[in-house]
Amino acid sequence: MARIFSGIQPSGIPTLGNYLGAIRNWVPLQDEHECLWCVVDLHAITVWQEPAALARQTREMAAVLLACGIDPARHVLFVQSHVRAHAQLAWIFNCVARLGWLNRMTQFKDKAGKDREAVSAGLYVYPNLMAADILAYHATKVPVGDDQRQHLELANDIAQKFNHDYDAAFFPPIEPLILGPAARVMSLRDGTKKMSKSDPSDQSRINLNDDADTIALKIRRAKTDADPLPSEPEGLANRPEARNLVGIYAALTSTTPSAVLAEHGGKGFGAFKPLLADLLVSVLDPIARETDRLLADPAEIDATLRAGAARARAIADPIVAETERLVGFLPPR
Ligand code: AQP
Repeated sequence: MARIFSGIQPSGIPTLGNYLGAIRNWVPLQDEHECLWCVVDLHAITVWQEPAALARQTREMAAVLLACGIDPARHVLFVQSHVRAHAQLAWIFNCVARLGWLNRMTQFKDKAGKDREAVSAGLYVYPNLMAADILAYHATKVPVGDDQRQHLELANDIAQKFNHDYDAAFFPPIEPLILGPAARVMSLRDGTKKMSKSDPSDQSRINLNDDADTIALKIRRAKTDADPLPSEPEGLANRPEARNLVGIYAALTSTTPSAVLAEHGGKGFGAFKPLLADLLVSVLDPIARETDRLLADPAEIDATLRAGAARARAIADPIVAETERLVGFLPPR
């Protein structure tokens, strides 16, 4: 069974985007792979996080993953900072990766924006930590969206350079696991921007713990244009907000935008939005209820995460110890 690693940042309440683009697709992978699911708090602090909020969000993220069907009995669910191997290996990879490689990372350029001098050094070396996350477990498959492909190529470059420099066939190649047509969910306020849990506007996103009234209100207020829905996807060109709502509807019903438009073409948003809101509530309400139930017993969630970290350490520690031996570090004992 191939080993999978995937992570999600506890940088806010997970959104519909995280659900349709990642979490929902992780669940069936558990039938055919050995999976490590990680709440990546070390990655989250590459941008400022309020300390009290970070701890709360870390537990909430774990609760949402469990509510969505991540199975901690068969697989490993844990918090990144609970397993020191990630930071230890990331330091070694900081010394393997070349500045020129990092300079090419488009996500850094996007996230840093114009004010590059002011962002953290952590944001810059983020891809080296991501390589460590995967390679600390010799994981060979990583479910990713298209935006993460470049980081995986960099992880492979790091693995190859390490193997070459230290003359060892130690780190395996990593394959991206691209999961069908990517559901890229966009902001409800701006159809050209991705929906993000850290967007300053709560109206831009559906949070996985929003109640039915909040979901209905957010969808009612979602930016749209005045035209009715077209009957063919071609009619969505230059209508990013309309395309986004149709895409969400299609993803939630596991169908295509063409099929949605074949059924709903000609309707105005006044008629389409309530249907979309009802659909969202029917999918998300059971997740929100289960998340609340789990969060009522935080000690139980923490125990699950502690057990997960112990299992993760049992895999990663020997791999990092061997990496350190190859590098030439004097063994600590
Ligand atoms: N809008 C989205 N549509 C589809 N997939 C998405 N993902 C995130 N947003 C969307 C996918 O969710 C997984 C986990 O993402 P992450 O938390 O590690 O970081 P992110 O991609 O930066 O997500 P956010 O919500 O935008 O977080 P912040 O606001 O903290 O930057 C990934 O597989 C991602 O593709």
